[in-house]
Amino acid sequence: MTAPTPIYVTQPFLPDLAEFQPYLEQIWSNKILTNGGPFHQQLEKALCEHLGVEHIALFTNGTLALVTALQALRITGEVITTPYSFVATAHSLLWNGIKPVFVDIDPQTLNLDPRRIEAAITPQTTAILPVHCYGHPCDVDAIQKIADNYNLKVIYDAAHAFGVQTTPGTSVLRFGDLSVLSFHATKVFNTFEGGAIVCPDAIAKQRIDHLKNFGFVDEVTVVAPGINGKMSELNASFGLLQLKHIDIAMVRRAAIDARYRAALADVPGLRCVRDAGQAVANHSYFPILIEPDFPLSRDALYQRLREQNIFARRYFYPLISDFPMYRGLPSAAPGNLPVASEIARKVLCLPIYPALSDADQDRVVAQIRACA
Ligand code: T4K
Repeated sequence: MTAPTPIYVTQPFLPDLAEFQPYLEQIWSNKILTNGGPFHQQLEKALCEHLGVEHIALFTNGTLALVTALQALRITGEVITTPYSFVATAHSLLWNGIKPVFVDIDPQTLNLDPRRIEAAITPQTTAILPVHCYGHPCDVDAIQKIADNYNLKVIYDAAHAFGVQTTPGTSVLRFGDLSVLSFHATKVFNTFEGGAIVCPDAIAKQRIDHLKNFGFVDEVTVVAPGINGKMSELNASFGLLQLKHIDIAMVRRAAIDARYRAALADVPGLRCVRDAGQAVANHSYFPILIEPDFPLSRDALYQRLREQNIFARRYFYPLISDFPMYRGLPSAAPGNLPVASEIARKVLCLPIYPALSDADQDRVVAQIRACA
């Protein structure tokens, strides 16, 4: 018997190859490959319009954008962040010589719990680095209030939050001092590799633009120890093409999300994570929680699906705070992070991407139901 075709947790949306050809021809003809070329400029403008934000600085990837965002605001000392994220969130702090202080998550939204932030603030705290996990917005108002009271900066890791709106017409990227996007292949909007910093004012954008270009202002002036974080013309042109298809891709994601919820609603011991009540969602992930009354453990279900060539993923297990470079920190103790520890043991992200067919989704559902 032949193995069923693999179904991965995600698959990048790729337009017809022929649609990319004209972009390549333009690059070949003008020979501008990078360093803020025409596609780079066009994509920054197009993304500002699409997302409803003032300024965007494109980057080679989301991680370098995070590292640079912290540099741009001159963040030092200690930063409060979530253990329930991709490891790049905390790594960006270590790359800046900053000490992460982990705070537990809210059991409903799975985002940094604002009720627990104040207790973790010390005289060394300079900023808060929350994540809009799965594209579900943080409690941005509560976080801003704390930041204002203690004079802290807020940098959102918005790697999952492309296109999300908290209220109609208000992008989630408009909150905090800076927001960082990822355009990695696995994200709802991808440029193969890529990322961006969203900033509220032109001065911040200018500083970030200098920082991502070695600190150069002109041929002979270097104003900061910058890095090379520039997005290439190849990536930027692909982003422009992706933008043409993003609305259709989002509609398809919403339909898949709704189908999962309907098909799994009555499965005992399985809970679909609800969104955070945002006006516009992006359905970037489909996390479910495997509760003790499900007949299989989360890991047994994960394994059973793998045997059927269905590659669901345990985002985010292990917790960042459990990795060797973090687990010695006092704030990384599991006793300090009971909610995150529990969710990391229960979570499984099911396949969701625009090209997932109904038949393949039915295969995922049938395999889960067969275990229930
Ligand atoms: N902050 C947060 C909250 C993040 O989630 C991330 C990245 C970052 C910051 C950093 O942003 P970047 O520097 O990456 O721009 C993936 C991604 O590599 C990572 O970007 C992402 N978060 C994370 C949540 O997921 P892996 O190790 O799970 O990727 P991988 O290679 O196992 O891919 C998952 C599945 O996707 C594969 O099984 C098949 C499919 N796939 C993947 C790639 C790369 C494709 O079909 N084509 C592809 O090209 O980390």
